[in-house]
Amino acid sequence: AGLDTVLLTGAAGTLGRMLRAPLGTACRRLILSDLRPLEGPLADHEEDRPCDLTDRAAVQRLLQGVDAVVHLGAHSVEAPFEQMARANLDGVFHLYEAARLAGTRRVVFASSNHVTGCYPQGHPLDPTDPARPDGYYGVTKLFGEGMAQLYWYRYGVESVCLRIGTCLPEPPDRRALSTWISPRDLFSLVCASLRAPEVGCLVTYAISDNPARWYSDTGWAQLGYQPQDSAEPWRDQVGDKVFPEDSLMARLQGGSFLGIGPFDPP
Ligand code: NAI
Ligand code: 15L
Repeated sequence: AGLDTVLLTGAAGTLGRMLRAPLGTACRRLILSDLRPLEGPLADHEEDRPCDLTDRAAVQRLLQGVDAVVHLGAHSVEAPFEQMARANLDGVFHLYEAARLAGTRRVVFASSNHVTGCYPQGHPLDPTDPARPDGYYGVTKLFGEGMAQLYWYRYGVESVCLRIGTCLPEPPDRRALSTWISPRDLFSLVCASLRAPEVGCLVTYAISDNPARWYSDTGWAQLGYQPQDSAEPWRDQVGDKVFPEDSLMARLQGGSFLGIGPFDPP
């Protein structure tokens, strides 16, 4: 079924720039929003609506008339808590509360593998396993998943929380042989997440069909996601980040994020 009005937050970021063009083919009207300026001219079906997610009233205006949101706007790497909290905690609250008020049907929330980044590499995981965030960033994504549950079970706003692995044109390192998702698989999963009937509040890992994966495919069949790509062909090419063998960065699923922090007070 065709979608009418879709809002893409974080539209000027790495994944926003990847998803902007293909997402435009999946809906009638695509509203693009970010703090930063967008690249290139707007297509006929696109609207540019700059907005700071930390501004509650502005987010409420942004969601008017929006049927579904792909929520990418966030601080996207590990950082001091104070930097993370405004976009990733306040921003997610503002987004969900505005979705409730606007009658928005569904949010596709960009969660992250870092929600479970403190599990050992190689440890098989399902979305129902307890969280083990590897930093403040992962904690904020877990908070976002909590908001998603609140707004579904209490207010009927549906969510698909995608625990995205590593989305780049090619797997950058050995860890990514497990965590990689190709840009076209991410697009297909986002589309499936927007279109699937009656998802309620669903959490799933967002990766390609990687034989070396740690994550289960729970949720993929319900959404109708069938990955086309695999990180395996890059096995012989990928270099490795050199971490001391017994370091958390080498041992745990979150990889290099385990090397960032703790932080001094601001
Ligand atoms: P990015 O950092 O390139 O893009 C995020 C965008 O959000 C930026 O353009 C930024 O300006 C915007 N933003 C930040 N604070 C904002 C605010 N207060 N108001 C409005 N906009 C704000 O990140 P990327 O890589 O594109 O990731 C997109 C989403 O997917 C993020 O939520 C990230 O946490 C998540 N994710 C990404 C993964 C990846 O492989 N790239 C893996 C797992 C999760
Ligand atoms: C993420 O959550 C980040 O947003 C992204 O920059 C990557 O580092 C990715 O995880 C990853 O774990 O590779």
